[in-house]
Amino acid sequence: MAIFVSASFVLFTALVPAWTTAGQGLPALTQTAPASTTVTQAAEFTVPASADVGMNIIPNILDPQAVDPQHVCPGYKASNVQQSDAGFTADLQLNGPACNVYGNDIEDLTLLVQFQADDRLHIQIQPRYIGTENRTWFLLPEELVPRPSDGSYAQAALRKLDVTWSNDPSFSIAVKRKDTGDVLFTTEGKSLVFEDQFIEFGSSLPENYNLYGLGEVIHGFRLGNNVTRTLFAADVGDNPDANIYGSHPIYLDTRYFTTDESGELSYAANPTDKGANYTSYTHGVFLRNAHAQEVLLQPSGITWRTLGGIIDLYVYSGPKAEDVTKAYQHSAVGLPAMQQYWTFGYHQCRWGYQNWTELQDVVDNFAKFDIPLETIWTDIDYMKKYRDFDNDPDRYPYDEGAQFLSKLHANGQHYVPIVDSAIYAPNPDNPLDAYAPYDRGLDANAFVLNPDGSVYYGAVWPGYTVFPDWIGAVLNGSGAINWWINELVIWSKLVAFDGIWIDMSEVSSFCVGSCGSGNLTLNPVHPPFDLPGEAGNLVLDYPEGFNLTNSSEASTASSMLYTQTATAAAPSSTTTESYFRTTPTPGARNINWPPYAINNFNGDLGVHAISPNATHHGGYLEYDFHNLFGHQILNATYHGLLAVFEGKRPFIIGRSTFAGSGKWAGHWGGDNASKWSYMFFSIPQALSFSLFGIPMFGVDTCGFNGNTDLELCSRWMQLSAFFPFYRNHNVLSANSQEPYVWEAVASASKTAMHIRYSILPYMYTLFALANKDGDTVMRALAWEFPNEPWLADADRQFMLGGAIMVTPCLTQGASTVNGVFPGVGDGTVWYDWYDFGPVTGVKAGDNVTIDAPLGHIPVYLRGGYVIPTQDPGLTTAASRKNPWGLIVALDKNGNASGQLYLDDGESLVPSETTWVQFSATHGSSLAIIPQGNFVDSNPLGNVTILGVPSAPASVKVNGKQLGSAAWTYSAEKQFLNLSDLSDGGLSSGAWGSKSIITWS
Ligand code: MIG
Repeated sequence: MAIFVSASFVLFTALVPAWTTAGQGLPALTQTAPASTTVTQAAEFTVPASADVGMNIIPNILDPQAVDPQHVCPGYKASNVQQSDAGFTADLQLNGPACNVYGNDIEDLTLLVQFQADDRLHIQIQPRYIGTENRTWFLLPEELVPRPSDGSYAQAALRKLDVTWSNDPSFSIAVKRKDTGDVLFTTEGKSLVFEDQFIEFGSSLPENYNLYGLGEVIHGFRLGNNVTRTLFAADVGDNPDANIYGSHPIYLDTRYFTTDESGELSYAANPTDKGANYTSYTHGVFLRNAHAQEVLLQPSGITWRTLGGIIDLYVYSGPKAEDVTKAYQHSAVGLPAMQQYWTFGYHQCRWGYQNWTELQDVVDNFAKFDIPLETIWTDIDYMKKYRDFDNDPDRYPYDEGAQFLSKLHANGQHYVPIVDSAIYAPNPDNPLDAYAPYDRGLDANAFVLNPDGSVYYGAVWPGYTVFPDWIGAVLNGSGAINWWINELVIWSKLVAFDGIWIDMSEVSSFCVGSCGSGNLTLNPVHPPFDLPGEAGNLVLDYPEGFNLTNSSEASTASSMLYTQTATAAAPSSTTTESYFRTTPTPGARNINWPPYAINNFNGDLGVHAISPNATHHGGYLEYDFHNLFGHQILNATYHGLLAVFEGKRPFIIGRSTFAGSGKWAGHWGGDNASKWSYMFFSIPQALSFSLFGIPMFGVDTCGFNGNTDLELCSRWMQLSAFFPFYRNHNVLSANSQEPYVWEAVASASKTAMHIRYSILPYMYTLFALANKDGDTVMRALAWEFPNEPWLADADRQFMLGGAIMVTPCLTQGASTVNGVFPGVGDGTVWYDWYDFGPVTGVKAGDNVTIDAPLGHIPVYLRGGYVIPTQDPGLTTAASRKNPWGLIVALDKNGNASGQLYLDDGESLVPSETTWVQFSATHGSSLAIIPQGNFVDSNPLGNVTILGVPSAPASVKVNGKQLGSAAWTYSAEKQFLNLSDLSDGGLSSGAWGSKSIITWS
C-alpha cells in the first residue's frame, strides 16, 4: 500500500488517540502533514498506513503461551436452591481461590433457570451484585436487544426439556430432551469461568456433531468440529473462517438416530447406511450476548468464550429445524421485515458508475437487450468527496438526477444509493469545506465521543470523520437517531431514492484511535491505501477460469480455496517475534487490550474500527457495544425511511448485522471475489442467514473483487436468480460485468430471470409467511428432509420454500452437476421445471449426474405443492399486470397444496390483503379458495398439473366443460395443461371467488 507523502510534508505527532484520556499507554504513532494548514486539493494529505496499525497481538487460540482456563480456574458451587413454578434459582460462589485468568473473577453469581415456554428454556448466570457495584455493563440493555419474554411459564408436564445440576466436582448444569433422554447441553466436566472480561462455559457434544449458524462466516453450511468462530464485527473481505461483518450467536444442532425394535433410539455418529431408517431431532442454542466472543468447535464439544456480559442462554427444543428458527424469531429476535414487491426484481450495481449519463446508459442497455432491470444502484461514486447526503455537483448533480429518476420511476424502475456509516468532519479553517450534516449532528449530540467527552474523530472515505452514536441515542436519549432521520428526509427531497444501502457499519475506521483529534485542518484526507485502479493499482488479474481448461484442474483450484483458512499461521516455537499481551488489572477492565485476545482478523481490536474505549453518550463504552453499531444503524435507517415514505415498507440492505437485524433490513454477503469458490459459498451463507431470521439475502453476483468471466458470470447470474436479494455488484476498476456484456451471460440471465419473474408470487408469498410465522425462504435440504442424514452437510443444492429445489453447476468447465433427489426413498416425486416430466429411477441418497450445459440451471418441483406464477415482464410492475398461472405438482397420492398472498406490494400495514389456498385432491380436482379483501383483476391464464398418469376425458372449470382447444395432455411427460380458462369464468379476477377445477 502506497502512502502519499510529498517532500513538502513534515513529520508531526499531534495525534490525540482516544485512549490517551483513558490513561492507557500510547502506542508509537507518527503521522505526516503538510507544512501549512492551508488545504489545497493538489496536495491531498493521506493518513499514513502506519496510523492503522495496532499492537502486535497474538490470538489466544494460536498462542503457545496461552493458559487454558480449565487448568487454573476453580469453578463455582451452587447453594440456596429455590424451586418455583417457573424453574429454579440458586446462588453460585467461587469454588476456590480466584484464577483471574483473563479478567477478574466474580466471586458471587446467581443462577436462574426458567421454563419460559414448552419448547424454550432460559438459563441465566450473572453477577449477584451488579446493582450495588454499579457494573451495569454486564447487562445487555433490552432497548438494544430485547429479551425473550419470561411471562408465561410452561407447566412441568408440558415441558419438552429437563434440567439437572450438580456440584460435583464443581457446579455444572445439563439440559435434556425429555422425549428421548438425550443430553442436549451439559457443562459437566468443564469449570464455569466468570470474570469481568472473560466468561467461559461449554458443552460436550456427541461424536461427529452437526452444528449450523454462529455467523457471520464464510464456511460450508455444517460447521464441522475443527473451527473457531470469532464474533466481532470487522470491515474485512469475505475471508473464509474469519470474523467478518455480522454477529449471530445462535446455533442449530441436528442429531440423527436409528431406532431398534423396542423403539429405543441410538445416536448415529456415522449415519451413512442408505437403507436404514433414521429420525432426527434439532435443537437450537442462542446466547444473548453482544460482546466480542468466540466459539471453539472441537471434536469433544463446544466452548463459548466471551469478553463480557453474562450467560443469557436460550435453548429451543425443536424438534425440527423450522420449529427452532420459528421459535427463535418469535421469542427473541423478531420476525423478518416484509419487503416491497419490487425489491424482488433484479438489481444492478457497481463501484465505478461515474455519472448519471453512465447510469442511464446501463439502464438503456438492459432495455436494448430485453433483460429485466428493476433497480439501478450507485456506490460511493455519486458522493461529493465521499460525503453522505451530498451529491457530487459535476458528476451526479441534483437537477440531472431528478430527470434521470423521474424517467426511471415512470418506467417502473427504482434507484438505491449507498450511505456510509461515518460522517465527514470538515476542515474548521476552511469555510468552503462546511458540511451541514456534521454541524447539525454536533448540535444534536449525535456523535461518538472520546473518554474525556470530546468528539471522537476517526478516518474513513471522506477523510477525518465522526460516527453516529446509536447506543447513546437508544440508551441515553442523545440525538443520533433523530438527526439521522432528518438527514435522510432532507436528502430524499434532493434525490428520489427508493431504498438505502448501508456500508462500513462494523463500524469501520481507517486509523487506530481518534486520529483526527487536532488534525481536522488536514481535511480532506485520502485513505491510507490506494483505491482499486488508482496509482497503477489496476485490477489486472485474469479471471480465475482463464487458464483452466479442464474441470479437474478447476476443482482442485476451487477446493484449495475452500479449505484455505484465514487464521494466521501459528508461530513456530523458535519465533523471536514479541507480542503484546496484557494481564488482568485488579478492579479494572483493560478496555483497549483485553487479556484474552480473540482471533480478530484485523488483530488489535482498535485496528480498522473505532477504538474499544470510544465512549457513547451516557458513558457507555464501545467495548461493550461494538457488535451493535451495524444493527442499530439499520434501526435508525428503518425509521428514517418510514419518515421519508410514510406507511411504506423500508427497503434497506446492510453490511453489519446482529441477531434481530432482519426485522429492519436485508443483508448482502459483502466483499466476495469473482471466483468459483465464492459462488459456492453464497449458498451456505444464505442458508445461515435464513436461520438468523434475515431472509432478504444475496451476494455480489458474478463476484466483487477481481475480474469475472463469461462462464462464471453465466452460472452465477442463474444461481442468484433463486436468492431473495438478486444483485450484480463489482469493484472499482474491474472489468464490466453487467449481464449484457457477454451474449451468453445475457441469454443465461434471461432464462433464469424468466423463471424468477414467473415465480415472484411464490417468492412474495414465502416472504409473507416469513413475516407472519417466521418461516424460512431459502432452505437447506436437511431442514425439509430431516430423516436423511446424508443431507446434513448438503450445501451445493438448496430449496426455495418447500416446493422448489435448485441444483446449480458450481464447477468451472463442467457441463453436468451431481445432485440428490431427497425424499425419493419415502415416495417424494420430483418434476423437472423445464419439461414438467417426473424424475424417475432414483434411489434414496443417490448422487445423480444431471445435465447442466452453460445457460441451464437445473430446477425441480416437489410433488405435493402448488406454485402460483405470473407471466413475467421486464419489471415487477409489468409482471403484476399479467395473467396468473398455477403449477400443480401432484404427490404420489395425487394431492398438492399451496397458497398465494396478495396485497398492494408496498404498504407497511396493508388495508387490503387476500390469501388464496390451493388444494388438489385425489388426482382429479383443484380447489381455489380465496379469503380477504384485496382485489386483483388479472385472469388465471394457465394451469399445469404435473403427475397426471392418463389423459382425462373431460376438464371442467367451475362446472363448465372446457373445449378441447383449451387444454392439452402430454402422455410422455404426464402433465395436463389448461391454457384457456375463460369458459370457467376466470378470464378476469382469478381470485375473486372460490373456484374448482376438475379433470377425469
Ligand atoms: O471500503 O463503497 O462492501 O460493496 O463497493 C470499501 C465501496 C467500501 C465496501 C463494500 C462494497 C463497496 C465498497 N465498500
